[in-house]
Amino acid sequence: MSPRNFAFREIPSPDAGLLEVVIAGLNQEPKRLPCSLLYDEAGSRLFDAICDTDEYYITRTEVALLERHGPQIAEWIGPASVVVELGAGNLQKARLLLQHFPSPVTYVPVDISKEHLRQSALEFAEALNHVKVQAICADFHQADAIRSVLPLEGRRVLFFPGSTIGNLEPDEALQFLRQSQQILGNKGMVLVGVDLKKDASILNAAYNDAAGITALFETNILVRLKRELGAALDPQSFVYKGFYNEPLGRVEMYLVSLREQTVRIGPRQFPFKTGERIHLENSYKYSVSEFQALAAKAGLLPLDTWVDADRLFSLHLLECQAPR
Ligand code: AVJ
Repeated sequence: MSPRNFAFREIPSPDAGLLEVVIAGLNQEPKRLPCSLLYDEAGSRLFDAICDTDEYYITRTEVALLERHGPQIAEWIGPASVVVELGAGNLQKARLLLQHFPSPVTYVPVDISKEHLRQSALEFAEALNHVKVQAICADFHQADAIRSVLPLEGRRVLFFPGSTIGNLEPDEALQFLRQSQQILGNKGMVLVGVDLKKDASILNAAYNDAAGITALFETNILVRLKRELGAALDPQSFVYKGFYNEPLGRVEMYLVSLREQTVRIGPRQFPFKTGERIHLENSYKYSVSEFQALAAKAGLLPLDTWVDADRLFSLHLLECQAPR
């Protein structure tokens, strides 16, 4: 039995299927696969495990910022709001935030990992019964479809924590911030977590945890291709490599082929040389002023910015400049 304050919807993705996406990516030079494919059920759980490693400072730092400044954020946003979270994951951060919000408040977590989302959203609705939870299983780029299912009343706030925005190229991030305002409307706000530029040694450790969970998370994409597409490949014949590319201000994540081999998916063949890579992720890092400049270009002005004492992570509250 679902609690009264809980609803779940699925917006079917108009995007190409898994097979088409994988073929298109592996036909590119250099080969690549979209990082959204990392988050199947196993991948979502492995990502949660990364967040618990000592080296991955991002989650605990952002959580501490939300705990510390939650009441102030709630005050900025005001009552009767609609909080939309894109790429919601395990909803832990929204819990920290929304516990400070007065009733009534609507929370709309959006995520592509269906059962993981359903389970976390249910637990959320049971734990915070003053919040109306309306979960949507969808790709977070489907702004139109998401907007069409939102309640009409109340200030809309887009919550985009975890530095997920770092996965986008800066010009894509700009596009995304522009488009997000279509969801928001008049007086809308964006609360976004952004990982800061910092010493390479801290970043390299964060993306190469000693327990090897990051490597498992990235390699899981191959396990998924085997299982869901019947791909003929040995996941053990690839190793994970992740490092900070300082000039480009981003951590780059790859799978590297340990030998010359051919990966087969149905009738298709993808030859690999020894050392040839599949590019899986970029994770861009921004200084506070770099990110504020990007947001301003998208028409979003800073209301407030919070940074931890070690200057590891930033939380930006932005407001739509002009009513749309
Ligand atoms: C979910 C994109 C924020 O870039 O830190 C972490 C993904 N990959 N470790 C990040 C990730 C490997 C993560 N984001």
